[in-house]
Amino acid sequence: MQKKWWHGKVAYQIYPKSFKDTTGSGIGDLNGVTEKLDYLKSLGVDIIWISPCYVSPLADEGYDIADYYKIDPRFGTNGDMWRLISEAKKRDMYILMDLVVNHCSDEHEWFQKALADPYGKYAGYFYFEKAVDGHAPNNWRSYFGGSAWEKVPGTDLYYLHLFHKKQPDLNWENRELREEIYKMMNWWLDRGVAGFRLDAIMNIKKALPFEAYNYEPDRDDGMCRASRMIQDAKGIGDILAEMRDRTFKPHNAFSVGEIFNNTNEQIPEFIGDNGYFSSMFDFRETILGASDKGWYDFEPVTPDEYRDACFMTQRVVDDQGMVSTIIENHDEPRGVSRYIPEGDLTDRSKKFLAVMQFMQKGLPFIYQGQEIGMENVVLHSIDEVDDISTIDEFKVAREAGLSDEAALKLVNTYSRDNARTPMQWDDSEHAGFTTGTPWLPVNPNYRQEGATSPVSADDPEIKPVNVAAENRDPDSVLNWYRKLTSLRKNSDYSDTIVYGEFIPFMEDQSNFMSFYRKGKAQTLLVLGNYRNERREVKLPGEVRQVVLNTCEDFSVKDGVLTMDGYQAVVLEMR
Ligand code: TEU
Repeated sequence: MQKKWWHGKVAYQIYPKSFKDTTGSGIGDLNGVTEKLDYLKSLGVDIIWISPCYVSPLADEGYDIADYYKIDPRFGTNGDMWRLISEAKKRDMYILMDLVVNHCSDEHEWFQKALADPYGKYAGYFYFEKAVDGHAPNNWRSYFGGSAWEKVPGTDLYYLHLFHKKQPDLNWENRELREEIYKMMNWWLDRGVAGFRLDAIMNIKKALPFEAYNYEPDRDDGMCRASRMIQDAKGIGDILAEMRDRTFKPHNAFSVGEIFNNTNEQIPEFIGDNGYFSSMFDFRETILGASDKGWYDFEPVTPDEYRDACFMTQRVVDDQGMVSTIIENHDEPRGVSRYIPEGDLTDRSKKFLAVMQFMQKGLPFIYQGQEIGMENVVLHSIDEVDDISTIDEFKVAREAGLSDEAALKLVNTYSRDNARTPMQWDDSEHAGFTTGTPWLPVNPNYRQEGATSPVSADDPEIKPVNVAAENRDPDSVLNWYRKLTSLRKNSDYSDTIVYGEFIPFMEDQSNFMSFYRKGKAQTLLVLGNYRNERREVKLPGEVRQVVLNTCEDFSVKDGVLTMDGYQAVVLEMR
């Protein structure tokens, strides 16, 4: 693997609507991001990906763009963006925009023009297709529920929307459309954006002609999930190579793909030395336990499944490229609530997960709030939910016969809104996120009286989850993340952590997640006790140094280490 400028960095995802509000509107804004740059710097963050902040009706919270060249007034102005970019540069930080080009908003000028002239030039920017026997061209189900086809008013045409009907798909077969997108990407890159995160990018190539791809229904509604078409849509590589050559390459830009449904064989093509992207997210853990039927059919994730999924990615990718690791993002529930078994959620187990993410090979992305141990929120009614995908899943669960209460439990377990509640800055009203009314409820655990997770199984003390309190506490989750980011940048260890070989250790043990990182300078052994009970581990050699330890104790007797519940250690071996 060729070395790249970003390999040793730490990345951070901002969901701007929930990060920091400077105007009292109840919605976060770009000036709020600028205000918090020093905080992010203190956390060791270098690269910041900002979820969409372009003009948008926010039907899908900005993933429905109505003007690619303009910041939505709710988030600020283009001037605020230039200031953010230049303030970031002063701190050696990089700003990534979110590139949402599988679709745009139905309020985008292109779509409005297409509706006005359904056989004209702009209709060709979308998929306006003739009805087949009076029906939609095929039986694809949109990711957010219902048919992926919607009638074009006043015609016998349908338009395609793999996501919400307010997110019409753009036609990437159309050269003119592609040129428009490259022009727009270069416009941002020319203005100092360091690169992009590419939204839902595997969807841009469709299986054509549409009517030839009716699939076996996977639910009683007679439809099949839209992602099924991805394996039949051949030739995405030609488009992505063109995009790379026309945009990223000439700018030496960083790009990270939101890649689902790829094959292992595609990895070198996507993120190898001359890949389409710099990196791609590893989502293997996030789809564990999932079902085509919907949330009501999901299974909880066990520690062994989590470990096996992470290790599988490490093995499959190996030295072919650099993946980006996550434990959560704005589309997922909070990682600590999902991957730590119920009842075991403590500061210690949160630190355990952090060690596992940071010590694997890959570029770590911290999602806002992850670094303070933010947890899922408890919503009391579906009316409190804003997210369109959650509203659909609730409906599907009710139709499958679940009670309101049971369906709401699923919402509290899987909803994307779990990750979208406001960032918890301090213990003032609304966690210091806004002086107005927050657009989504704040998790009550930002204050002492609402907090629930103890320090560890043997220390019942409960601490509030917010930045100010955790800044003051040397043992906080936040300061633990700081240790991990500084270890990654410590020149004694960075080469091993960034490039060292990944070798699983004692993989046959249940509830145990351990591996070596073998580098030129040293061998690190990462041990993680993924359960509350203690465990004894026979060390495979002599320890030169304990590099990190989530507990105070490190007791080795006759070469056997006794580990506390959820203890994680990083050892430098002789
Ligand atoms: O998510 C895409 C997504 O979640 C998946 O539907 C994915 O495309 C699919 O699983 C492939 O099989 C992105 C954003 O992260 C999300 O917030 C948006 O709602 C969505 O795209 C639409 O823009």
